[in-house]
Amino acid sequence: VGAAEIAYQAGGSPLAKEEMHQNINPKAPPMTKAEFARASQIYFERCAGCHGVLRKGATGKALTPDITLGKGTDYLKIFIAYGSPAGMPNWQTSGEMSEADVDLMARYIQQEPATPPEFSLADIERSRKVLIPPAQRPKRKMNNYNLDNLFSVTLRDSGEIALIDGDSKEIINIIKTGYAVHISRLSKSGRYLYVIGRDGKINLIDLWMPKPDNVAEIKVGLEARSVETSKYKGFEDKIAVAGSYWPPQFVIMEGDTLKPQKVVSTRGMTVDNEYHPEPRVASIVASHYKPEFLINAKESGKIMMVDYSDLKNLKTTTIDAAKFLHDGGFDSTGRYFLVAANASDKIAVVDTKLGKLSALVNVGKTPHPGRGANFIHPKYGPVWATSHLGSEDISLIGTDPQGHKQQAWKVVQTIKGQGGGSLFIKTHPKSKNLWVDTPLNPDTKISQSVAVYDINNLEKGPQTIDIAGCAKLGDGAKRVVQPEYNKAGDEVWFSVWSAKDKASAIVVVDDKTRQCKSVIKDAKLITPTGKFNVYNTQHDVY
Ligand code: DHE
Repeated sequence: VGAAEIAYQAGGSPLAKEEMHQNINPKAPPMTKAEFARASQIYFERCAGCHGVLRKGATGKALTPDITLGKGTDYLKIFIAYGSPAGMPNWQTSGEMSEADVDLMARYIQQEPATPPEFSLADIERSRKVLIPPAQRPKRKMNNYNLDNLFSVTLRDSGEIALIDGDSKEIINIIKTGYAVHISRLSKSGRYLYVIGRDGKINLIDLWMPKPDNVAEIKVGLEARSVETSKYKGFEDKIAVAGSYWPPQFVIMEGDTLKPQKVVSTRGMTVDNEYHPEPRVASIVASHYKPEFLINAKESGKIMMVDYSDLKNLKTTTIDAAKFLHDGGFDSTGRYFLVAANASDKIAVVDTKLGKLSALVNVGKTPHPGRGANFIHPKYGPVWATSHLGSEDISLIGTDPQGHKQQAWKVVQTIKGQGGGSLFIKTHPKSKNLWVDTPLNPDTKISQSVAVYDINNLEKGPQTIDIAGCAKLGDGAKRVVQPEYNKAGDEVWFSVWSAKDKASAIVVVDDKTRQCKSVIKDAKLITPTGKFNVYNTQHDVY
């Protein structure tokens, strides 16, 4: 496990704010209530991302008392303080934990895992607010914005999103949301925008209002990352779904009121037929071929194709893929869904028409495609590409079993990027460029620039573009993250993501000339990360 992968996984969990139930293990070194509370907070801020809420292990090892008690406090202290070559960070020698905290954590992990509360349908319903009921909403679009080219931009640390007009580059509205919004998705018609915070809060934004704003909100769980809406004919704008990390479950809701209809747990067996108590819900996409959501359970390695046409008699096709499912997107036809199994260094391919696994494709170390990038390779035909957190490789996978049978679901070419620590890769059907970011690369020169390839001449290697340099922001670490195209496919937007108390920016690059075209700066643009163009998100164009 490399530095980039650890930096990525060890993000703070909103569960750190919850009061945990203390299960006392008489064999473990004793802890006071106050010590337990402090240790729980440190655990959820630093450790849970890799070791899991219930310490059953994910990227990191399992840390349940049956394992930790035998090791003893002194051994565990050394491990926490100095780390390990397998990827455990050196918490004490790096200065991030004091000696006292290391001792506290060594004792804490010998106790039974703290259990955060469950969150039932009734809890979810109690959190719901309909600010403007559907009957009082506009009957038609009441503004003059070119909604197709609107961008929903996450302002991570301020708990907001900015709606930015892609034509004028003006901020239309800044909307209060949950904390650290992870993604934005559009309803089938493009009218409703759904955003989900890391704290499980969904905001439903009506883009038809004179000034687009919140019309409903709900909290679906205590920690979450994904939301999606029904796309199939007859169900347009009707249904929404959200997955949570804790509790490990997903909830299906009414599209326009967010009224929860059904909660389904993901607890159960993994692809290795072992029980896992908390398979977190990672990415979710909506099928174009059937009234189904494809819901990816991280730790179980299973993809659930959930039929939303009859919630009382719920039909689910469960596909065994590989561990740990994370992020993914469709091929250019919208028939095949490709998702990273990041701990297996594989991409799982699902045929959404047949409801079957088409292939598990071996790629590089820790693939991280975002939604991936589709283009026509001059030699191999239609391909979908992923970059990697753990290596500089960019893997191109053939996606055309009809026209290019030999290449289908095989890595047809691997090209070299700037380095590991990549999160997102992007192109557009109208573009000849393939853009790859590297925000988690430890070399600031690399994390602040992006690589761009000519799709018709990949062998030539990339041109690197100093995106942070275009923003002219002064000092401080600036990670350049997530390329996103405008609707026309002639501009690419990048976030220049600085600390909360430092200036950030969005840099817009002319896709043809690869020159910086404009820089969006505003005191209100705090820590921009994900950007979602309405049309491209609505139609799965990437
Ligand atoms: Fe993400 C997508 C989970 C860290 C920015 N991220 C996703 C998805 C999941 C996920 C499951 C796919 C959602 C979907 O498509 O339905 N991300 C996680 C984590 O668990 C992780 C590792 C750690 C954490 O604690 O959150 C994590 N992610 C990050 C970041 O550090 C990023 C850069 C900034 C942030 O918000 O914390 C980040 N993730 C994003 C973005 C997307 C995303 C911008 C959507 C990209 C897209 O183009 O679709």
